[in-house]
Amino acid sequence: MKILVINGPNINMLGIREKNIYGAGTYEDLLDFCRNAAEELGVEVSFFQSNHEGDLVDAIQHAYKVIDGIVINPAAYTHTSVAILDALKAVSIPAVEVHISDVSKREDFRQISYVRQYCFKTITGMGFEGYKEAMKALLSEISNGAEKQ
Ligand code: CA2
Repeated sequence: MKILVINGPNINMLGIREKNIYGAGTYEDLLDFCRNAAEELGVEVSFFQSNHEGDLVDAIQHAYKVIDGIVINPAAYTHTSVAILDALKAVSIPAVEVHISDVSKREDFRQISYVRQYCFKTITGMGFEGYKEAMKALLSEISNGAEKQ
């Protein structure tokens, strides 16, 4: 099973500031964490991070017929991007939304999520662990789907 982990703007700056909100781990630490989780779960993982909305849309489109499941933290684009929502709908790949922080306890403008309308699960406030939970959710969602066919 092939999982693509997509991260949006400023996730590459993790660990530099706002450690009280996002923790002390860097983006490289996040990748290492996900690689270890993927090995433990027996899935293949690849990564994409961009600060540009269109590049995130392109990455989702390139996943079409190549990737089985998507873990996505659209970062600030969570709260603004219909384009990312539409891209997920277009490729129709099972997806889980992840946020490192507990967005429900933050500013009003972080309360809206466009991708949530498509993703079958949302995980917030679990730090890096949320990415592993998302991979587990994809594994069970996809294997349940396969049983049904
Ligand atoms: O909690 C999350 O994972 C977020 O998706 C992170 C985004 C934020 O805009 C979302 O509302 C919630 C921010 C990404 C990282 O931003 C940084 C800010 C300061 C220092 C380093 C990273």
